[in-house]
Amino acid sequence: MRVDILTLFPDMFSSPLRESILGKAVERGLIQIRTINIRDFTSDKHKVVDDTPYGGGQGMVMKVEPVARAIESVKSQNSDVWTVYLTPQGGPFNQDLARRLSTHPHLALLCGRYEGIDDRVRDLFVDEEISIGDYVLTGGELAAMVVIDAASRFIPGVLGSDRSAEEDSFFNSLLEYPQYTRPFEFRGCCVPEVLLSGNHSAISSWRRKEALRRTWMRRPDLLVKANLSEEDKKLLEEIRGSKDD
Ligand code: 4FV
Repeated sequence: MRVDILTLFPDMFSSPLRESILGKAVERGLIQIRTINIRDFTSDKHKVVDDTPYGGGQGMVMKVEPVARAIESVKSQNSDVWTVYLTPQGGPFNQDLARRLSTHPHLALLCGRYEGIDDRVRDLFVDEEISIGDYVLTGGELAAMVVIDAASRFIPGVLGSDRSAEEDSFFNSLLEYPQYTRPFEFRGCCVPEVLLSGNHSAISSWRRKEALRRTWMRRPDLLVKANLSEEDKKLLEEIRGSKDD
């Protein structure tokens, strides 16, 4: 997966993409990440990238020309690039979207600043708008990092040979079951016995039940779109039943 990041702050990406799993994935060439400074595509000596909004109002707006030239510089190298604009007005980012983005060989992530980018950029160049959440950031850079991190986990080899992102939380849209490791007892809190039983079918039904319980308690909205088996529905009845006594 190749990712071109269009930003006014390329240095923001240096360390997050150098550490840990993502850093190793870049080293191993599983993902190629390049930052493109939009300011390099200004044509005036003061390298101006923003201006006051037409119609008045607070703040500044990113000018269309530098952004357009920056995007065209990427498209001139590969016209199949899929251009994503990170914005609160975008569609909600989630695991399914992360998986779909990971199937694009070449992504361009456009990071806004100030009040946003001149809307003509959307019409002329943007294939998809994505929001990482209903809150306002100072810039799209952190959102771009979130998207790169979540999508990269679907690239074969990024999570290591035996791991695949297919088993994670939100896999068939349930929250993950509780995890434990040594020590068995900590300050009087013990690990559920079943996990030390070696009885794999008991362990997996315990995990399934806890994933259902946690999802029912915390994210009942996810249960609605989960494809639950008859076994799951029986477990949920037990959970609902146990809740009432
Ligand atoms: C954002 C979000 C976000 C809006 C104004 C950048 C900021 C500033 N991006 N998901 N939430 N962007 O808040 O993606 O230009």
